[in-house]
Amino acid sequence: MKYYFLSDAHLGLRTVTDPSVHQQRFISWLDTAAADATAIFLLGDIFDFWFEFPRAVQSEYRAALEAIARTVKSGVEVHFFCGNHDQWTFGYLESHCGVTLHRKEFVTTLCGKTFFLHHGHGLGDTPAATRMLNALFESSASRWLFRHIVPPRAAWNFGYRWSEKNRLRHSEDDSAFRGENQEPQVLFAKSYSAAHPGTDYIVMGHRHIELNLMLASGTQLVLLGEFFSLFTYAVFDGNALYLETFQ
Ligand SMILES: [Mn+2]
Repeated sequence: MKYYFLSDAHLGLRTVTDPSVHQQRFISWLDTAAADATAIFLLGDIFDFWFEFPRAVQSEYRAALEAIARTVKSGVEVHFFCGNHDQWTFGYLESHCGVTLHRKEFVTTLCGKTFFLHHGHGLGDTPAATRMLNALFESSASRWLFRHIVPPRAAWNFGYRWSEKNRLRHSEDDSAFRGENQEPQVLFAKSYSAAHPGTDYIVMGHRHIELNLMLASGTQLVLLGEFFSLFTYAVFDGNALYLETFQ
């Protein structure tokens, strides 16, 4: 009985050398995990930019979408968490791929252990500019405008550029662990686990660093790294939760 956790593949990322090789690597991981997984948790930002139109989805993701659908058909539960890059989904992933979609945190029990799962964005103190942008993207009026007025390819190109700029702006100061008291996700995990005793594991992505930290509360916090240069993920085998690198 194994559970797999992966986040931040950022498929479609324009800075990788070959996006189709990148996507194929994600599919290989999925196939490998599916061989002995009870469930697979895709913890957000699997796509570098995902925006669903009523009659169009991004064709560049077809292979990955088919692989996810195949995994579900084989009997493995796939949970898809919306990250800050792929929250604009409106039913396609559930209806065509068969995933269970989570827009917020999901608290679940696996082999008798309590897990708090979340992509990891918007916790603690988010910069005001990011909050404003998220609010704009999340408002139903702007979603409607985007979906009905803007041509799909133009919208997607805008999205990839937005994502790239975002990354270039944050990559330097974001690359190294800033210490427990400077990391919003660690601060969040500390206060959450204090308020929710009995939480065994908190697993998140978003930060693009690997972290495996035992908190004073007894909760184990795992940050998943990413799957475009580190190729890290986590496994829970019923006894322990540990980080792995996909070869
Ligand atoms: Mn993210």
